[in-house]
Amino acid sequence: MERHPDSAVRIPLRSAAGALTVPASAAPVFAPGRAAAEEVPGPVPESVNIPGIVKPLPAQWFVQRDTNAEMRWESLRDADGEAVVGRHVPVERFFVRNHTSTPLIDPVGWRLKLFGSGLRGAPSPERAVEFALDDLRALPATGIHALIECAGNGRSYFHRQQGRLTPGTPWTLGSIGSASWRGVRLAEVLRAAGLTDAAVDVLPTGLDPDYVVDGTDYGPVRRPLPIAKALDDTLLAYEMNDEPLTPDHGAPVRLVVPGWVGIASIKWVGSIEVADHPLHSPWNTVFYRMYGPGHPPGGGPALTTQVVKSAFELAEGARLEAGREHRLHGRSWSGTAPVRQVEVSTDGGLSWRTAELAEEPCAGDWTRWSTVWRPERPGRYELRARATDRQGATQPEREAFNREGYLFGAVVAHPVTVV
Ligand SMILES: Nc1nc2c(c(=O)[nH]1)N[C@H]1C(S)=C(S)[C@@H](COP(=O)(O)O)O[C@H]1N2
Ligand SMILES: [Mo]
Repeated sequence: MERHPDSAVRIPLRSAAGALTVPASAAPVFAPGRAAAEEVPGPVPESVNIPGIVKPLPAQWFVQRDTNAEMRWESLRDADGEAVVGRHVPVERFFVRNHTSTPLIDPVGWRLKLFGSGLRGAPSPERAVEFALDDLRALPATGIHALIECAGNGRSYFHRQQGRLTPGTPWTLGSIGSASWRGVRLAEVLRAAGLTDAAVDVLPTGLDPDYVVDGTDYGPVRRPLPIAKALDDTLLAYEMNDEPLTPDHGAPVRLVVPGWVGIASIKWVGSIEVADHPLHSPWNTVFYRMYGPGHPPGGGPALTTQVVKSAFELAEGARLEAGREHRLHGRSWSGTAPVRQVEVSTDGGLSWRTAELAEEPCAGDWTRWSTVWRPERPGRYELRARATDRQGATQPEREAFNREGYLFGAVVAHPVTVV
């Protein structure tokens, strides 16, 4: 695959977050604040330092996961339980998943290069059709609301709830965020570049550094996308929450592939190959497939849509006062349909009540909900939330195991202490 080193300045970046370095093992498990103060030994660090991420990473918003920053669900509410984040997660609080590090790209010199056997007259990278940022902005603009969610979101629960260790980033439920995106439909750009009926796959390639693991260089992050999804609702986004994209989230232009695993939404896109035959990269042949019992030896099909999940806007191990009413808040989502119903259990899954939805659910985005709970007696409790989408997909008690721990959709037990 052609690289375009002229269009990116590849400086290994140090976090701008400040002086404190927090080894992953020392990252606090509980949110700083009254409720968890006794559980955190020593002073609470102000920020996490993740080399390769540019934006500041306050420790009350993020947990370090290797090169990635996980959003703390409890940070969506303040110490009094008031919402501080609406439907969309502000850019500064949005989780970051980087295979390597955020490149700083000059938007003026940047060009999107399209080529391949699925285009008329642009057979090779040398004869690519090029679009500058202004060219994309001159095409009809489209705005969408969409989630970006890592395929491994919830992975750590394969271990915690099902006793199965998996390699990979041990996310809890915070490798997800919702934003409004503005850009040009990929369909529009493909047609402007001379798309033919023969096109089968497109392959967007990122301008971030090559992904190297244990001495193997997999090249730049890139993942084929079937032409049907590319032409359906895939966006080439240049704005996130009404601002130009920031470096960590793909500036100047990224893909947003609604409902699909986050890896489809390639950041810092520099080129797109359009082919009249199936395309391959390690991101659809090796990574992001299911392996293990019940899957073919070479792995199952390349992952596409996300499963149904739910999360509470509450710290793990939060302390709640006995004998008074608490409103429990959370969000649920599905990669394939709007949420239909959310049920909550406060007794470890014995009984369930229907939560009140805070908004009309729509496909591709999450739905906020809440329910009231009045715990009478002090003790330890497990909260559970279970969503069902309009196609009837729901969250099982256990998730079928896969070796890499992708798509954990089972109900998550959320421990709290009533005092
Ligand atoms: N070029 C490039 N694109 C990428 C990645 C990456 O490392 N490099 N990570 C992918 C993964 S695995 C996810 S989950 C999302 C995360 O998007 P975010 O960092 O804006 O939250 O970006 C995807 N796009
Ligand atoms: Mo991801």
